[in-house]
Amino acid sequence: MKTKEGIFCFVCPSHCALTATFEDGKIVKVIADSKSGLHCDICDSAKGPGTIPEVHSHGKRLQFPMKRAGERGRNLWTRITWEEALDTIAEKMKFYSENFGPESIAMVLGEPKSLDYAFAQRFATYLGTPNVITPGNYCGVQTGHADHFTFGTMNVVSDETSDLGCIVIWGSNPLNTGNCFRGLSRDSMTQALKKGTKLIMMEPGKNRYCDKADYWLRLKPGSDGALAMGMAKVIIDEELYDKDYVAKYTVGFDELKQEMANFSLEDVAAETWIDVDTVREVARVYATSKPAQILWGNALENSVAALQICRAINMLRGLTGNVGGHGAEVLMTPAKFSRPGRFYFDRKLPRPTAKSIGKEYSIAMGAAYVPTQSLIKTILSEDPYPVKMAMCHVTNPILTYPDSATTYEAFMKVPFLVVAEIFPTSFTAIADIVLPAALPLEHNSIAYWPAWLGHVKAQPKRVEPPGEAWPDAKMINELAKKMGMREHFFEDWEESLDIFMADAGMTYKEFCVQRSLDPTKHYLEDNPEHYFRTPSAKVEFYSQQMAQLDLSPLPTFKEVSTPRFGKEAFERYPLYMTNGKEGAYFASGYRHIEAMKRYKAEAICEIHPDTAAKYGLTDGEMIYIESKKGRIQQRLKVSDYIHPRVVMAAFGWWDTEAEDNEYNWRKYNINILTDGDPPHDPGTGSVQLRGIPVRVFAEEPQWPKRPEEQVEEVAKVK
Ligand SMILES: Nc1nc2c(c(=O)[nH]1)N[C@H]1C(S)=C(S)[C@@H](COP(=O)(O)OP(=O)(O)OC[C@H]3O[C@@H](n4cnc5c(=O)[nH]c(N)nc54)[C@H](O)[C@@H]3O)O[C@H]1N2
Ligand SMILES: Nc1nc2c(c(=O)[nH]1)N[C@H]1C(S)=C(S)[C@@H](COP(=O)(O)OP(=O)(O)OC[C@H]3O[C@@H](n4cnc5c(=O)[nH]c(N)nc54)[C@H](O)[C@@H]3O)O[C@H]1N2
Ligand code: SF4
Ligand SMILES: [Mo]
Repeated sequence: MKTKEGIFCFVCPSHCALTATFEDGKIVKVIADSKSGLHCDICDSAKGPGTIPEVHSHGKRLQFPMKRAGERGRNLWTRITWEEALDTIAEKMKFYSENFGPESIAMVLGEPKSLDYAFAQRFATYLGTPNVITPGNYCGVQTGHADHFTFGTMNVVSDETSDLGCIVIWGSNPLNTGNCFRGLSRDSMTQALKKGTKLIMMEPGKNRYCDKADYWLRLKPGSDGALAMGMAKVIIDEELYDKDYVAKYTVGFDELKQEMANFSLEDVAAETWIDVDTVREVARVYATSKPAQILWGNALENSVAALQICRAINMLRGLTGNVGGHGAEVLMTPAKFSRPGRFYFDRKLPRPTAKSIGKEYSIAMGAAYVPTQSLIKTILSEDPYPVKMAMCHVTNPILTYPDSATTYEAFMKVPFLVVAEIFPTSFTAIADIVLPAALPLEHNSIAYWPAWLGHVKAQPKRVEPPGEAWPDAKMINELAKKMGMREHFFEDWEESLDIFMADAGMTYKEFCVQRSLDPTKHYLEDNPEHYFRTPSAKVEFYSQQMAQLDLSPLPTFKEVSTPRFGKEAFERYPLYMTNGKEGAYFASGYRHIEAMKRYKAEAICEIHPDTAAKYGLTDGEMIYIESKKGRIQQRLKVSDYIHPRVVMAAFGWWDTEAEDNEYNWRKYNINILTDGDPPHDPGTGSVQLRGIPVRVFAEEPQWPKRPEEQVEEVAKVK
């Protein structure tokens, strides 16, 4: 018998409302739920509806705990029981903890899928390790903290409206990735554009909004901060700022104005590739078309000045008074439920950050994460101590950390590696123990991520997990019991579900009936004295809090435009590589899904026709992309909208069929080309993933190697 029920998508954090058809205990079809009135902005690739039916019953899903039965990377396994898996992990963990300190154990996490992240953070607290590694160094933290320092909260969202003077889409591809980081719905955008709202795109590649844009600025990858400072200069010089708002609700205007004397619009043009007149024009349009919203995204977060780049963009919002008013960006209070932060920590047991890897990154320490590249460096150098064991959930560092070859080398060196996954990947291939994970809908769960959008959604169990797969939260809870931490955990992990819902005044069961809790938006006019949650209760152009953390209190042109790679790097590698996320897949995951493989089967990179001609490349062929770190292959799509100096590469590609070769993580993976070397973004530890110097060619080059490469090879042979 077929039945239909409402579910929420779990493939990306937008958690669209969907209608699932069930038959014989399986999800057989998923479509958009346009009737419930719940948020449902399905991405262009419909990757939720496409992925969900297949992923629950896919033949390649991991089903049983396994231990390694051959050399690392050979993919040879013995099935074991959960009892044996947990006993082995607990025994190793106790041994390393007693002999090398709990800090020798790293908890390596990805973006939360369900309660995995909350349980893993709690586990770290009671184990006593400060070393929780997350993608925070390039995701969510830089935009979030720029808001925190400027407006006093990370909870800044779009006021949902189509009556907008201007929309700026900045480093975000909302139709591809689910939404921008401000959450304005697709419906509002469509309506607004129909009504004539001005659209400005800050986009070196192309997405579906570009053709509708009034201005499409194909800026140099990574130069967003310089562009924002240029726009701020125009707005200040031409007195286009909201004088009343600036006087009443901001601090630090004079300092910001002074900074504008330190650079010219010609400097901005040279840095961004956008001519002076265009910078002037978009600044005028943004400042004078009210209300205006800047829908920003992840492309701004992946650079060595990421926090200041995001702060520079916040200067624009503050100068034009576009935070707090109706139709603008507004502050909100997240839906009432027991915030996971309280679940992670115990006041009596503060994180021992003095012992943490990456302790030099103040914001990372405050946000309870270790930057990914700091973990890799510490594993390899053993400075200040060796990392003996890693427990990894919902992540594939070999594809997603900068410098994949070094990342691989580091994880190969960790004496005991546990990877919880849903599918075999290049990361499970090098694990000592692999644990099969149950997805949302295969267990009772709560979707609360991304925290800055403030929604909470019930994700009750609807189908059985494959084989013996467990929710990550259960794995961690059962391990905690084996580790003697029972008093801080649960007899049955599901007892935690009611704890999370306690502040909402309901049980988990009641929440499943209600399904969704929404944030409350606030307007400046209702609370003008205390609207902003900064120490001054105003928009802080100048942030004393940042100064106290040894960060520039004001974004400076110099800081946002000091390139990670100097001119000399581009002599040998003249092109700028960047990327957006793939439409059909979430980061490096879900690559087994046939429905999505039909949507996009290959890693495709885009290059301008003139550039292709210059390097003898033909549309449709596999080409090489090389940086100082290595060389990969992707299929070429010649695209005339790409700037001639940009390579728009594809992210997260590996080969699900290459079982004997660690799933071919070296071949197409753009993080072979990136590096995790210093400098990093002070505070957050972000690395440069945008604007990587590369060159391209049709065939594997035969030219003689540089002397230093020859020396390296001789050393390797020895
Ligand atoms: N389909 C899909 N959805 C996803 C994900 C996924 O992998 N696939 N990942 C999820 C995650 S983890 C995140 S963080 C979000 C991110 O989602 P978004 O915020 O949309 O970020 P990206 O897709 O990385 O990049 C957005 C756009 O920035 C452009 N871009 C590249 N370099 C630059 C630059 O230097 N400056 C500017 N201004 N633009 C640039 C790209 O061409 C792209 O169109 O999406 C989430 N949703
Ligand atoms: N060059 C470059 N590098 C980037 C980016 C970029 O744009 N360019 N983007 C960066 C960003 S923003 C991010 S967030 C990171 C993302 O990087 P990661 O955090 O490593 O994310 P994924 O690649 O999605 O890996 C998640 C893995 O978890 C598995 N999985 C899915 N659901 C579950 C579950 O419920 N339990 C368990 N145990 N496993 C599950 C999936 O199969 C997948 O293999 O990459 C970053 N790296
Ligand atoms: S993957 Fe697509 S359908 Fe699923 S939540 Fe994200 S945007 Fe919505
Ligand atoms: Mo991300």
